[in-house]
Amino acid sequence: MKDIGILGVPMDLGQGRRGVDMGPSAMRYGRLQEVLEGLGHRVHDYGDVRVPVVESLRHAQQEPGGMGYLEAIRTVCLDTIAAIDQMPAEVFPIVLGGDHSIAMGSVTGASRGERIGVIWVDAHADFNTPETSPSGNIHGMPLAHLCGLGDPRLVHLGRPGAKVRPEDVVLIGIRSLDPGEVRLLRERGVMVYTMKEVDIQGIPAIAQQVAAKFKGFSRVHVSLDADVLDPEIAPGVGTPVPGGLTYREAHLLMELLADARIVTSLDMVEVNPILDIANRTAKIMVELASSLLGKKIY
Ligand code: 6HN
Ligand code: MN
Ligand code: MN
Ligand code: MN
Repeated sequence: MKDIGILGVPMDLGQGRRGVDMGPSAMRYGRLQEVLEGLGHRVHDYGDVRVPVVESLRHAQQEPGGMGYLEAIRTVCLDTIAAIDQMPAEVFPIVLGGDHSIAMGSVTGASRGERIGVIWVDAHADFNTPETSPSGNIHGMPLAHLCGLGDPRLVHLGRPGAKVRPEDVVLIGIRSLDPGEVRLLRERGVMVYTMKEVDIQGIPAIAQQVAAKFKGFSRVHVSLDADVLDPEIAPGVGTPVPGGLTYREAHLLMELLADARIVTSLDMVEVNPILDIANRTAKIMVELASSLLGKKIY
């Protein structure tokens, strides 16, 4: 039995498509709390972090490269850290996005100032800096900033310096990288399991390597981007890429991570109900959370 804290961060400033701010509602509507309580956990919903509506920021000075919402994103991430700090230290936080830029807050908060391992489950690496980003969208940059690369205003968020060591990061499900990300990931020695590796090695071998890597870590965070799933089963995402995880591959990964008993916090991000079909994507995310949090069928 765990104490679980749900926190919504209805952020849509990290990318251009509207609707991802409704992700927290969609996953709550998908009965996240009830499902986790059904597994025997104690669940408290801490509500949402306040995110300014994009229309209210139109006056925000647009910086070159689409970084105009940087200050607003920074503030939301700081509030996310503060909200996680309000949770007792033994609570397992589940942070609902919102776009993936929220992870700069959630991972920092979940680390509680300690060394933290990060399992980034995503079609993308989100390892751009403002210099390498082709889009200027900050949701393509959070992992680089957590690792200390990029704009100092985001790197030093909350407390000075990098929050995660690149060697403590594992990427799974990757199938879309920008050239600058490839260079940075190689340079920093990040462990990357592309979809090719998923196909060749299979989820069991990958999960075993990940469990071995993070054995002995007191904090391990899973950042689950809905677009890691194949768009055929999870259409409600803003940046779909074909060839993603199947329903069973995603569940098996969560089940094996649950068996390994290493994970201490979770994000579920990039669910866009406007692009979804009958809340299908949010429902799959809720089911995946339940697999990660110990659902057993036998
Ligand atoms: N996500 N690499 C692309 C970019 O714009 O930097 C896509 C990023 C997608 C981010 O899905 O969280
Ligand atoms: Mn992402
Ligand atoms: Mn993604
Ligand atoms: Mn496959």
